[in-house]
Amino acid sequence: MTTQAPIRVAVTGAAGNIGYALLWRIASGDCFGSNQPVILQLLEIPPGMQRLEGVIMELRDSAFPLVHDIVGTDNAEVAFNEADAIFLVGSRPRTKDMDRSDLVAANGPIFVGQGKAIDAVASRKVKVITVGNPCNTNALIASANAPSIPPQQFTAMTRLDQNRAVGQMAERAGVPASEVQDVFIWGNHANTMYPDPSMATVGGQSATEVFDEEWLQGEFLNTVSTRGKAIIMARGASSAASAASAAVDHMRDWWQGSAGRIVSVALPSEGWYGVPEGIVFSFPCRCEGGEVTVVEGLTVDTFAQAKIDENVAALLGEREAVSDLL
Ligand code: NAX
Repeated sequence: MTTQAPIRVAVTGAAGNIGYALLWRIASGDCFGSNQPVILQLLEIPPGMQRLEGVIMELRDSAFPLVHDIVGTDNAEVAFNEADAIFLVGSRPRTKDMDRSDLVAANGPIFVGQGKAIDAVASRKVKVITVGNPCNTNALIASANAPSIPPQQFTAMTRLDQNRAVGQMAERAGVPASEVQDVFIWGNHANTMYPDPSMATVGGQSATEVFDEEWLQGEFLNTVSTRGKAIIMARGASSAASAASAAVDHMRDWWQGSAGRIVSVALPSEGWYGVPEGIVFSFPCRCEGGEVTVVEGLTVDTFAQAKIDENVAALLGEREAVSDLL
């Protein structure tokens, strides 16, 4: 028997590929805890509503004890009503003929409307994770259109990049992923992101001692940064289960704490590490008591600094491209 009051969890793009993997993890208690009931508030666009109906039928057929109610809608204000946590997943996926600036232009307006709806009806303490790409800049757009909610409550997901980095280190060292700690991502969820090994440990030993620099700055970096493309080539479809799993990790740590571990969260910069204020940038963070705190004072070597600078330039460019939406 559960005793806690249910929380309201909104997921956009709920009938999509990531949604199909994400909803079952949320419903089972993996994200908010095994004693925390949830009301699922699922948003789709009209062409997705029939698929959403099917997803809701399957959720009901899974008979999760923690799911107290399920709402399916194409109205953002219904989906975000009093929401405590929001997963912004729905957006147009990038197609072969689109470059990154086309993607920014195609998806930006979605996050204007959703930001306004969050501002109007969500809980004032809502925690928002943006997954739909370009996720850093989409989080910025949503936040700018929700002026009554503190910007730090709008985050973007680089946890998949972190998990990919952990996976590569674990495979190389021949240890379970649980043995790899504190590798984190700087920057944008794009192939410029930088998985920083400087704080990482593998089986308790420093990753920079376990692996040589040539691998860390070469094959490791290259594999992590091009992993999304490699998945599409192999699977014929973009990462979905691993993206959903990373979204659960991100929100679970924010909600329940990261137990002292360093995790990657993209959030509006307050000038940390010289990153210009306002752009949504992935930093090393710790989570405790429902708050995300940037870990300050880490040593940034020349290689990492060049990567940070590259990501800053890219994100300033994206911000400029959507300035009319902010
Ligand atoms: P799908 O195309 O399978 O699903 C997207 C769903 O969103 C569709 O059902 C669509 O009807 C719905 N949708 C579109 N516009 C909407 C709107 N305005 N409101 C509500 N729903 C809307 O894509 P999927 O594989 O689920 O990926 C979703 C997004 O995640 C894409 O933008 C993708 O690029 C992004 N990703 C982000 C990752 C990250 O690490 N941050 C990794 C995985 C993924 O590539």
